[in-house]
Parts: sequence; structure tokens; C-alpha cells
Amino acid sequence: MDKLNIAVVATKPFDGQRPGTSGLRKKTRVFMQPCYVENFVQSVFNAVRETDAPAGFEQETLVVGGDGRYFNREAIQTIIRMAAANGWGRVLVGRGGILSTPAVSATIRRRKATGGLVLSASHNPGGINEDFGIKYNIRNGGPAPESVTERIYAETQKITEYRTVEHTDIDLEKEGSVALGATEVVVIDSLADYTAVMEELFDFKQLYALFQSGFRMLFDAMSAVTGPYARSILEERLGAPRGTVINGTPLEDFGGHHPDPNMVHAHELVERMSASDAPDFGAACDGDGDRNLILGRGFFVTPGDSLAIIADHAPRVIPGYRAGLKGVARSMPTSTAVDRVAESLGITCYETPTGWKFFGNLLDAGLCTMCGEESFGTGSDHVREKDGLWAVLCWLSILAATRKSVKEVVEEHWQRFGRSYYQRHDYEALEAAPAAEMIAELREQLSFLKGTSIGESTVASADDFSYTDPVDGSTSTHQGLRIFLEDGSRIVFRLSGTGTEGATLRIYLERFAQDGGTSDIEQVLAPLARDVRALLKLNERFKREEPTVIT
Ligand code: G16
Repeated sequence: MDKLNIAVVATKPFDGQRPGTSGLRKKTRVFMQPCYVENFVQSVFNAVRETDAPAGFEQETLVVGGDGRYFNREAIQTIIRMAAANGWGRVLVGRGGILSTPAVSATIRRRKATGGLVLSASHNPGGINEDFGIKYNIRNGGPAPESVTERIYAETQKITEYRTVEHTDIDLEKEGSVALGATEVVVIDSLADYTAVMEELFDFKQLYALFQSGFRMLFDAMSAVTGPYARSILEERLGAPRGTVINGTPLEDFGGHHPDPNMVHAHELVERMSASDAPDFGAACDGDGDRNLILGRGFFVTPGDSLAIIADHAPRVIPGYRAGLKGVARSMPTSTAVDRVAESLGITCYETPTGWKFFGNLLDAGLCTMCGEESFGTGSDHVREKDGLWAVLCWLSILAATRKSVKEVVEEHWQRFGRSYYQRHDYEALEAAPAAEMIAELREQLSFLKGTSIGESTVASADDFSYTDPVDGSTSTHQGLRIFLEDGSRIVFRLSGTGTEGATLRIYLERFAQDGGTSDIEQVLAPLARDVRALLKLNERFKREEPTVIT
């Protein structure tokens, strides 16, 4: 065994290392400052040791991987050296530094690791002038809950030193094990654990037969992490023709694109799915592989509808869910479509704050099986992250079993359950302080809104959403402002917790109708959108008449 020279390096706290909705996300250059990654990682280790490894890390395993963006490899080498200096027993690293977010979760769970570090800024662009991020996932494979992220933050504020070792870089391209002092560093196959989980849930033979029957799909990996996973599962295992996966090689800058699978950023896919010779089914995933976009021929499935439709069909068409669903969950701003499916199944639908971390306790306690969010995230209790490719395999299973088109499946759903006309309007890069002030003012106004009119309707009630976790009793306050209208519409306002520049205001509009879904969504939601802008005085405050992105 190599004798390692452990260095204890003096450092000083950085401001602003508080994890947001999903870990610490900043501009890449911020992470590249000397000691920045080191301070955060040491703070994670200090916080985790306190509760999870009081006897030290000797018997503990850490999983490390990322979405391949710029600075991924450098950060991984730093983490490996620090893990060795902090005495971790084993470090499992995805080959090439690659592990999708759901794959990290699968690996933590299957290999009984203590936790994992996920290097990604998700759907945000990559590159030296773009975004980077680090997130800690706990033993259940899910993002650390607030109790842990707050402890990490407290450590970042009082840090005085970090530990590292002098050692050359580990070869991340070669699978196998290397000793770094007493620490075993194992470079693992990035695909194996994740693919095994998918194979346990889905009927691969049925999906193979679907592709043999001439069914065609396009999967856009957006030059990000799902490329290798999708090629291996869709093209190699399920027999989809070569070329089914586009933009399938992970690039450090995602080819200069925004790896965000929505109608704006997945434009290549959207265009090809609108062509006269479009394939039957289209899908895309984001930078780190946890988000998904679902398309039919010239047809977009909203994330809220997708969750509801998957929950409705899964017990009938996916072997892993034959036993039925224990419950479902959605984040508060997500459309209420899944609530109606839950009612029909006679199960509970939990409403949580934004952030996948809030689903962890519900899934661990067996209170819910499936969950999802309006931000293109869908998942189940197979891992503790949202899972883009899983959602794609769910849809393939639905299409294989029903032999209907995507559009037919969705329209049948609207016929049966009614339709939530739903949009999210984002106003990006607002100045942070005035944006926070605007939300604070609206919060003050809430109690006076009842009886006033918005759109063509009257305010029935308004509140500031807070959530008490039914498992551990912890309460999270100020999770979004809600206005309910007498016609059943709902408007939600919150500031994003994942942006890296200024503030992003999110306005979520929903209007329910039992009309079979045939109305034009723009017409249904435009009056609400207009009056909400006036309510917030968006134009006067920020000179913004239109949202930056509508999803
Ligand atoms: C993260 C979280 C999600 C959340 C989304 C948007 O997703 O994991 O739970 O819905 O951010 O959050 P916000 O509205 O605060 O920006 P991802 O895919 O970016 O990790």
C-alpha cells in the first residue's frame, strides 16, 4: 500500500456556499477559484461524519460522478484526493467521470454506499463561462434533505482547513481498482447498475418486440450524459435502429447548447417530430439525465399530464408496478392532473415543496411509489432521483401495450379525467433584490386579495405554501405564493432556487376544464397571464412584458 502524504491546508470560508433547490450551483469560474471545491467538499465530509460516520470513514463508500461538463474531471480528481485524505474506505467513480444523476442514485443503493457527490448544474449550460454544481446524496440515494444541507452550509461558514493528499491523477478511463493509501478507488462501468435496475422494472422483451414491429422513435441526449445510457438501452438492448439516439456523445459544453429538454431548447427534436415523416415517439433528457421531455408526432405532453398518465397506466403495463401504487406525490406548483388519477385509484396524492429532496421521506416510508414535478421530472421508488430514461421507458411500455399514438393516449386521458390547462412562465435574470422585494410585497397583499378579480374570475383564497413532512415532522415555510380563483384556476409564484444569475421568477398558471381538452391553451390561459403581470407590475418594475421562456 502506498504511504500517502496527507496535507492539512489552511483555508477561509467563502460566502454563499448554501445549497439551493438542488445542491450548490454557481458559475464554473466560481468553482475554479482555489479552495472553492475543497471547502465545500470538506464541509460535506465534516457534516456527514458528524451523523453518519462518527467512527470515521474507514468502512464507508462514496460514489462520485457527473454529467461530463467542463471541469467535471478536475473536480473529480480533487474529490478523490480529499476522500483519501479523509480516510474513506472506498470511492466508486463512473468511468470517464460519467454517471447520470439517477445512475448515482442507483449505484448508491445497489452498492450500499454511504452517499455520493453528483457533479452537475443539470439543465444549465456547461463551459468555463457557464455553470457547474455539486450536490451530496445520502444513503437512500436521494438528494440530502434540508437538515443535512443546512449542516453542510454551517460547516462552510466555519471551515478553517481541508485535507488532501499529494498524488497524481487517477486514470478515469480504465475500469478497475487503485489503492490510494488505505482508500480503494474503483473506476466502475457507468451503465451497469442503472441498466440492471431498468431491467428489473420493465419488460425488455416487449419493448424489443415493439421496435421489431417497425415502431420508430427519436431520443435527443442533447450532447449530455444520457447519450451512452440511451445508446446502450434503446439501440443495443431494445433493438431500436441506429440513429434513434441523436446528440449521443457527452460534450463538455453540450455542443454550445442549453441541455434543457423543453420545447425551446430541444428544438432539433421538436422540429423533427413536427415533420411529415416524423417517427412515432420523441423524447429528450437534460444535462444530468434526470429530466425528460415527451413528444408525439407534432404533439407535446406536459410534465403534469405525463406523470398522471404514467401513474394511471403503470400498474397495468409495467411489470415493476403490477402490485399497484402505494401513493403518488407531486410538487405544489405541478398541475393537479395526477390528483385525479390518485382519486380514481383510491390512493393518496402528497403535495410537497419544489425540490426532489422532499419526495425522499415519502418514498422511503412506502407512502408513495411515483412522483413528479412540472420542471420535467418524473420518477418512482426504484431510485431516489427523478429519472429521465425511466420516464421514456414508461412511455414506451404504454405505447407497446396500447398500440395507440402518444396523442391518442393523452386525449383519452383528458376525456376520462378532464384537462389541466397548464403553463409555467419564467422571467429570467431579474435583479435579485427587487425580485425578492416584489415577492415580499405580494406576500403582504395575499390576505387582502380575496374577492378581487384576476383574469375573468374572482380570488377565492390565497396563501403562502408551507409543508410539514408527514414522516419526520419537519416544516418548510415560504415555499411559494398561491392564489386560488373561484372558477377552479390556480396561480403560483416563486423564485427559482437553481439559477446562477440574478433571480428567476416563475409563475405557474393552471385552469381545469372537463371539456375533453379541445380548447386552445393560449386562449384559455392568456387572460390569467395578462392580469398576473399587472398584479405584479412586472413591466413597471423590470420592463418585462413577456416571459423569457414558457414551458
Ligand atoms: C431541480 C430540482 C427539482 C426542481 C427544479 C427546479 O431540478 O431537483 O426538484 O423542480 O430544480 O427548481 P427551481 O424552480 O427552484 O429552479 P434539476 O433538474 O435542476 O436538478
